[in-house]
Amino acid sequence: MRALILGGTADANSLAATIARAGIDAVYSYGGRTTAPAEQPLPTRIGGFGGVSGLADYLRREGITHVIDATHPFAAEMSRNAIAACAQTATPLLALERVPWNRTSGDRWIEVADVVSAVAALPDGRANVFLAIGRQHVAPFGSRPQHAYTLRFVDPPDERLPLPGADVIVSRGPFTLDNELEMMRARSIEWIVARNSGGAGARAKIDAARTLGLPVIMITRPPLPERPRVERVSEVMEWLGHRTCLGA
Ligand code: 3Y8
Ligand code: NAP
Repeated sequence: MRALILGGTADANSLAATIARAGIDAVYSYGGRTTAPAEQPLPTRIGGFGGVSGLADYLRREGITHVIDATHPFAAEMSRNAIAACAQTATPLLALERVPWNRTSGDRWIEVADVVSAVAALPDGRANVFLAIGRQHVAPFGSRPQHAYTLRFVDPPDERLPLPGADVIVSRGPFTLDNELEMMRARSIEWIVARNSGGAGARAKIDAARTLGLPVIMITRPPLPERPRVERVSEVMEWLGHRTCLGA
């Protein structure tokens, strides 16, 4: 057995630790989006494979027998490529995917399908807006320059921002409720734009918004083709034929 973990999330990191403890031969893969990704207890590769064909060649060349897609719910291209490459090479694929956050009482969510709709959902008048959607999708907000934007990136911005005057927080998370409340109060945040990532690592801003009664423009997940998926590391380990201690 040789497993490939398509990683880059807290769940992938938890899976890597369990797989390493079980002594399973596995490789952890990052897309290469951040300058100093977290160390993993497994051999690690960084960077794209070169599309579907590149991933299929990698699976054959490296003798991969199982692929676990533990990427982020918005890493849709990687997930689609994994489905296609595993079908081409008849390699078993399993997704480790956290469930979306559900609106609960007190949440003021405006659900939208994509970033362009999120821009359109902002108010006309100037507002203090916290964009918690990373670096890759900030440019469309340039069409609404009247707002005071606070951005949060994993790494310092390396080129001019498409949002002049925006303030950048450099932090990789996971985030805590107290930190989010403090930041939002200090900056008098009035609106939050977020993606429905699910999981615990990004949830604190949603809880803070509810506490402060702030509206959240919530970008829903991109649709993905059907593929086998589980929510817990222990279910992945069973799929790999390894029973783990309860609660892993
Ligand atoms: C490179 C690996 C851990 C894993 C940390 C999780 C939790 C914190 C929440 C906010 C939202 C955002 C962003 C976010 C979260 C965890 C987890 C998660 C959101 C790292 C990581 C990589 C990335 C890539 C990065 C993206 C960006 C998205 C920031 C490591 C830290 C906004 C997603 O600068 C860039 O180009 C960053 C790009 C893809 C989305 C974007 O479009 O900008 N993640 N994030 C992975 C790789 O190279 O393969 O550096 O160690 C992983 C984590 N990010 O250590 O516990 O959900 O698992 N990551 C979003 O919208 O939710 C932050 O600020 O509130
Ligand atoms: P994406 O748009 O779905 O993928 C774009 C391309 O990046 C893929 O086609 C692939 O290139 C490469 N790639 C992505 N993830 C990879 C991985 N784990 N290993 C090897 N190559 C990878 O991906 P993304 O949204 O930019 O996310 C990139 C990484 O950040 C992923 O590891 C993801 O788990 C992590 N992450 C993303 C988000 C988010 O909001 N999107 C949040 C947290 C963490 P090739 O086609 O050349 O193979």
